[in-house]
Amino acid sequence: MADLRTLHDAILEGNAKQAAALTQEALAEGLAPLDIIQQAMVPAMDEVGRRFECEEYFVPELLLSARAMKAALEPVRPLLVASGMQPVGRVVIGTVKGDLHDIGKNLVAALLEGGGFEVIDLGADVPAQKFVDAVQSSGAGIVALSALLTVTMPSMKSTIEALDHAGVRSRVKVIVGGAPVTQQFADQIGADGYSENATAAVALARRLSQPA
Ligand code: B1M
Repeated sequence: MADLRTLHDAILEGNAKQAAALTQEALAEGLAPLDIIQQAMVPAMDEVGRRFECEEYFVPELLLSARAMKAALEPVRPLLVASGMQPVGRVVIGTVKGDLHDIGKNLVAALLEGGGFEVIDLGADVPAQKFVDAVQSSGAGIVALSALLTVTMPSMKSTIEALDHAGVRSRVKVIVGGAPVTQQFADQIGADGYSENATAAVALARRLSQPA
């Protein structure tokens, strides 16, 4: 039987090969992709963060665990992404300038794709102008911003300001998320929505895509 505890520990220990193999095993046994993510992968990364905070882990361990998390997500990703559907909307997504954390953003992007959105993923450490350019060239209706550092949260505000200055703010709904981000912060910077996790981000994007 699939052992989610061992998968959790493989990510925690930064064992990418084992993490990918255990995920394959769990999928082959019929476990739901989202259950694997929520019951093993996300808690493992939370524990990595806790260990980093109390100086049991340092940046090299963070990197190894991040690599293992990405390897584990690899076989899950295609299953989250639906195929052959008419897109319900187009989303430009990225982690804001100064911030290299992309695991959560990748998860949000994969679930949005799975939810029928066409996703233009700009990656991590994305300057505000790149969001503006992508909105202008793609005609996307939603911009999704991710930030994991308190020091990069202001980049969300400057991205919204850049969209405003470029005259495209009224054409898009801006949604924000990431561990330090809150509804209150979203309101403060004039975002159109906030979601706590990837599944809530899909529901939010759907809601904001409905004609008013
Ligand atoms: Co860093 N890191 N990190 N890190 N890292 C955190 C975020 C931290 C909380 C760790 C800690 O101290 N406990 C801390 C931030 C403290 C703060 O600012 N409050 C921190 C720090 C300090 C740093 C460095 C400064 C460390 C250093 O160099 N001294 C440095 C900064 C580099 C930079 O970005 N400029 C750094 C570097 C790194 C690595 C590169 C080593 C690596 C990232 C690798 C990568 O992403 N490719 C890393 C990692 C792995 C983490 C932790 C351990 C895990 C993050 C993660 O992937 N979580 C993290 C601690 C933690 O979060 N517990 C930590 C799993 C992921 C699925 O969850 O990203 O939260 P998350 O995404 C969720 C939701 O937040 C939400 O949905 C996702 C899925 O449900 N969501 C959205 C995310 N984006 C959304 C967008 C939306 C909606 C929802 O749009 C609408």
